Amino acid sequence: MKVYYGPECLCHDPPHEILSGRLVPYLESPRRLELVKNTLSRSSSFVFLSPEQDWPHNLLSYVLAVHTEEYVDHLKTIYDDWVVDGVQVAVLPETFLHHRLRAPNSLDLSNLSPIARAGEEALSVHLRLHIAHQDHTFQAAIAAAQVVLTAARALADDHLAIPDRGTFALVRPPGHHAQDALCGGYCFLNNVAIAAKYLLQHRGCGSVAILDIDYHHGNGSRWMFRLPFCGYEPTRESAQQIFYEEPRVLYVSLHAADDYPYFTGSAGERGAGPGFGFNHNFPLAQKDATDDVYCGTLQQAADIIRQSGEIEYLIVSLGVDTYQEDPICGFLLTQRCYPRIGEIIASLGKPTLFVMEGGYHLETLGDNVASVLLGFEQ
Ligand code: SP5
Ligand code: ZN
Repeated sequence: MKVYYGPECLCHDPPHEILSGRLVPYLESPRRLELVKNTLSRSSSFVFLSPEQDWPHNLLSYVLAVHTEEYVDHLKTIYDDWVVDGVQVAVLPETFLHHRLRAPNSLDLSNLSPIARAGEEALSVHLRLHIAHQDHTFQAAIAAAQVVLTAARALADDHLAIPDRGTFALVRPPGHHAQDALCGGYCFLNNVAIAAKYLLQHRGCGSVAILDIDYHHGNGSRWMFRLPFCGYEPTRESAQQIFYEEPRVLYVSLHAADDYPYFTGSAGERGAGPGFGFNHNFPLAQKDATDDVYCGTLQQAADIIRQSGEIEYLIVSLGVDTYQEDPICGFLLTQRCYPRIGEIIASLGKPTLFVMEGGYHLETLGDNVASVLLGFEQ
């Protein structure tokens, strides 16, 4: 299997985060990527490839197909603005724009202080824009987008010659919590959404499925292509375009019903308008999620994708934070489950782009990722 990897993904390296009321070392660390890379390197089944320096030339335009310009500018500039404001440490949003807080049109959002702006663009405190020089978070997030796009391009180029093969984009920061104009849950740019848009807009693809097996609900990926879940209207024109003009992305997710990001991911979210029926959530109670229950549910999720006959590509948000010893998650999966997950995904028979998302138990992270990919290849 081809594995795409770029060392720039390592340069986002925040010192700590807030977890359960405590300041702890940042769990989404560069070490994660190095460990997965080292494990995969020991197997002859994986071939490592780097993205080309100059492809795509207009990388930002692929990102802007998913995220708003304002938001991308924010990611680029917030650290400098924050420092100018006199706070000489990493950006950590602290005051959030709550939907009940602000009367419509009562405030000029274009003139907010950096602290307010950080809170306006973030979903929760579980991220740090740590930028040792200037723009390391943005640089890493953009590098991840480039690696994912390169992997998607290779998959699209290859699959006519070698049907049903998989490709792996080994990236961080992860992406599936990032919405069009919101970061959170360690995510800044939505890597799978950027890949899906690329396949739809540039590779003549008519329909893509995103299968999200990270432990957490991918609120961002779902949001990109479906109408908002509880009656909020998208306020930005570009977001509206994303919602209304992409009726052919099927989003299917297995995740903890009772964990982050808490306010999304119920089975009742089915999409709306032209997207109705293209969103399927499988929330599982943490204590119920054993290997057998998980694989049974994954089979149901796979059946939905199988029954949507026109899917041309499968994009997998590959999180292994479902593992029983993950430090921030509560599922009960053992290491024996991961090859089975790979086999179920392979049974769909689609050209498949795997994209790295979560997984924080460092001792098993590499092996569990490798097991999914090797299970898929068998
Ligand atoms: C990509 C990804 O996996 N992001 C996850 C971000 C989760 N951050 C919030 C963690 C809150 C954990 N709460 C503790 C629950 C213990 N079961
Ligand atoms: Zn996760």
